[in-house]
Amino acid sequence: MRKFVIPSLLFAAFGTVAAHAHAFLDHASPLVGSTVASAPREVSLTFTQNIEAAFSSVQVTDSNGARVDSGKPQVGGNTMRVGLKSLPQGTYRVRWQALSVDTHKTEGSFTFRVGGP
Ligand SMILES: [Cu+2]
Repeated sequence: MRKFVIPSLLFAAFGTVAAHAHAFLDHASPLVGSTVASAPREVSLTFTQNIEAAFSSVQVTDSNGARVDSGKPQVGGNTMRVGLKSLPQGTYRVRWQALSVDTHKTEGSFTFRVGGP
């Protein structure tokens, strides 16, 4: 029996590491902090882990704090997308909250800029 003890301890250690991987933002479109020449039609966020649609959200606001997203985001796997109203030039802030499948909550925000022609 003794030879089974070490493999099971190793498995337990790796299991603990995996459970601590939260859903962080892996990348976004428009890119975090970027300036885009023409107004994007949507914001797309890709996370490091699958997220729960019911407890994940995203809001996009203009420099006056007014919402410019179209409302309820679409969540599929590790991606969350939300449509945008037609955006004039300016700086926009994206705020997101995500509940990952391991039940940990994460949140963050970033800006992007719509530049002139
Ligand atoms: Cu986690």
